[in-house]
Amino acid sequence: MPDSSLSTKHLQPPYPREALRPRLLHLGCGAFHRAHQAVFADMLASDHASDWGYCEVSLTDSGGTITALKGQDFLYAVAEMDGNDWSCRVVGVVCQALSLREDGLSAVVEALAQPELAVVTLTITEKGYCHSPATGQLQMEHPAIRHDIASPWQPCSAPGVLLAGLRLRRERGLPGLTILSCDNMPANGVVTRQVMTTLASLQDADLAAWVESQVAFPSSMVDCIVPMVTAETRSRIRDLLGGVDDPAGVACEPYRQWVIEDCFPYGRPPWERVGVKLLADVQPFEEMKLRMLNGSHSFLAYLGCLTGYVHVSDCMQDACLVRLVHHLMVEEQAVTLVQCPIKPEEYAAQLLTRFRNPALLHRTLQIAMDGSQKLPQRMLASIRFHLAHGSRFDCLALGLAAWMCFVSRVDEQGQVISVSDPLTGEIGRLLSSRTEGESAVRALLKLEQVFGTDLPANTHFVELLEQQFQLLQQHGARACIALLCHWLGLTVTLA
Ligand code: CS2
Repeated sequence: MPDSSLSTKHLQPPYPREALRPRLLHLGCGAFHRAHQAVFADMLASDHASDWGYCEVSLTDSGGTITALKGQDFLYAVAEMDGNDWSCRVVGVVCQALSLREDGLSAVVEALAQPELAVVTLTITEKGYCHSPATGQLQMEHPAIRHDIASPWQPCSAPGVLLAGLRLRRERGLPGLTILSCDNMPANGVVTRQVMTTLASLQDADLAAWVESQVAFPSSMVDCIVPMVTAETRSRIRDLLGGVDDPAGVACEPYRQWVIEDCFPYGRPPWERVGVKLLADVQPFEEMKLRMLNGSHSFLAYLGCLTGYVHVSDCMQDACLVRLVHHLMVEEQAVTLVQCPIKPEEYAAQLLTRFRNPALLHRTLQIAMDGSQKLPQRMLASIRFHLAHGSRFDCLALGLAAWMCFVSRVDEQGQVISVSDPLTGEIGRLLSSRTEGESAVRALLKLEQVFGTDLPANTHFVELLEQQFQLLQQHGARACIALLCHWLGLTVTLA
């Protein structure tokens, strides 16, 4: 009989875990973090005797991960899936795990005030910053932010909780921290600094000045495709672990990239030893990845959801869609980049190979969520470039129109789409209170925190979008994909 516990001897990581110190804290202990930042720390511990351990914090713990970690000595498995070739490691760098719900706010705030803590990493998703995606500024009318301004000691937003920890550090005369955003936003460090200092200034001017001078906010680009864990992945991981079930286990692709702005006044793990790039400026990497990878992901997600393709790898079976997504990457996204650190054709080819990975089963619906928070950096920035340069952006327009159809909620099989987005309420209101003759496109363009004021005022943009939207509604996504391919003169070779 196999031992039913993950902490059984033969699965233990190959380093003395008692040497680890919680010098890192992570906020947002979701699947992505467990497959990415924590694995880099694990590689450092196993290959370079690093003592940088993690305190994991979850403000939502909806999947019960923190509870699971506590029950298995903070160990969990990461499987890498490449077709039929799966491998697995047991990560041992977690020293402590806290959930707001189970452990309470004061335990979380205390963890942030640990003297030896130096770096806080964040994966709280775009919406977790409570900012306007169009401007990068804190949304002062956001309900969680209004609450945190009124009750700084009982915060509920991620920036509010971080500030409560920083306030305690300051009161105790402890040094500041480095807060490293690992979410898919351009200049994510700048956004984090902006929301944190704005919120601090609304709570306490002295704290705001302390945060300004004592907290560093480098930016970073992260990359690893991590699909939601399903019952099948969990059972596959169980097999890899010789029969041990791991409710905190994750599975991801065998690819991981991290590019970090090297600004760590309180020290940092020697990440460069495990392949992380530490640079003075990460913007070229961020923009390349956000527009070429994430922009393509969103394009495939909305067209895929409308067409009925459940996974990204299913989209990759559609020769026309593959041609379009390649055109999008190279002709409509790469051309907007000030600098492309990898040759666009090369990067595009790598991405298509990664998207084809049949083991990933990365759901289009997973990528489609929170579109209002993702579109500005994935598509709208490039659209602005094309409008300013008078160049064509047909794929971007089709992708954006597909999002508009998607949030209008009925797919081509007549199924109601389940839309998960923080602006769902606002989207519904805009669509249902349309004035006589107002198109859905014009109604949705009123989302100022997504589109700003410039895009809705641009007639060429609005007309192109309306045209694509109508084509999608009349002929369906599959026909529009074929039509655009033909129209762009893209040759399609059947697989
Ligand atoms: C995806 C990303 O869900 C999404 O929006 O585009 O999670 C993507 O898989 C990662 O950024 C890849 O690094």
